[in-house]
Amino acid sequence: MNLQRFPRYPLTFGPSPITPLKRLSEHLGGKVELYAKREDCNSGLAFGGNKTRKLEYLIPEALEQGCDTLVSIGGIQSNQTRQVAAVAAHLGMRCVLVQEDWVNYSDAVYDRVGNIEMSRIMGAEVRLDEAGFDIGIRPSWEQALEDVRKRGGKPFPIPAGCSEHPYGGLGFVGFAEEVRQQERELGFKFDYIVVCSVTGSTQAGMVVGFAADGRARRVIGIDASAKPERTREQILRIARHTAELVELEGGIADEDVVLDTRYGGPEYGLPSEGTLEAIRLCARLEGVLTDPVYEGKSMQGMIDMVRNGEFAEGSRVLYAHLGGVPALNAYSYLFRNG
Ligand code: 5PA
Repeated sequence: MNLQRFPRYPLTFGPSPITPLKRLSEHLGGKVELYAKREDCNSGLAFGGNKTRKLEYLIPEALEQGCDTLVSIGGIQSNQTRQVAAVAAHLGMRCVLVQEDWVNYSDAVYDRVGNIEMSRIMGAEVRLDEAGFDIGIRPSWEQALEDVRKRGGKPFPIPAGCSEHPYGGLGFVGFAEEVRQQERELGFKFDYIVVCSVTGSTQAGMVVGFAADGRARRVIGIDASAKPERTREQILRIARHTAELVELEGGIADEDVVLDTRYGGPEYGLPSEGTLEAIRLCARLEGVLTDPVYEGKSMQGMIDMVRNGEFAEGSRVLYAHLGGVPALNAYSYLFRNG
């Protein structure tokens, strides 16, 4: 495998820490050891997260092409767009963000607080659009690119979740390399890696990265899109493309993409009672926060699988905490009583 041939522009602090979730593991019976890899605090740029790691492999291309405006897209509380806004500010570029109506939720200040508030503070041009949830390429986004060109700028398009960008999967190939290095220091290997999936390039990168040591199927994706067929297809497609880029020996089989569809409901962006319970449990036992859109759902999945005995006794499970906590502010009504 050859990731080194791709230039990387550093935006993160370096390897993100791995911390044990000791009290949560004990609470769940102590038969499975849970750990978290903290992508949620991987950078000093507006709290970072999984997109910041992905952007490290996209930004060299933007710089090489002489682009002056980063253009991206997401829901109103998108974490992607907030991270793109931060990176643009950091690099002295302009930023245009299309923020669509992806979620059927309307806390009074949903479009004022959290991610979107931070993007506005960082100087991004935020365009609200009424289109609903879709992880593909949108006309509103094409329009934003065209508008930048019309006013003499040079846009660099960054699709939803960085996923449709040809280099979108590379960052999380690097994640797997980093975990292997950390495993050498820890003196053990993880049996499973749990990761939340929506636009797919996070899991796709991990599948490729862990395929290098035979662990592709140990990457357990938890769907949070509530449209899992589309997400699964996208993960597989990106994984195959990324595998070619890094010259992975052996390629990627259909079965290498494991996507659990039990926790994505009731809808994208809306938590179930079980999601809320998982968010509170991890917060109260560990002081680790997760959000109702993404990480709360993968936390719920991991907790549920431990409770059901789906991980063999003695397993070590690594929860990839991908960020997303700023969106908690937009769901204040759900947590008004804690
Ligand atoms: C997101 C995505 P992928 O999109 O790579 O599958 O990652 C899912 C994911 N956790 C998991 C957090 C905190 C995320 O933000 N967020 C999107 C966004 O617009 O923020 C791309 C959907």
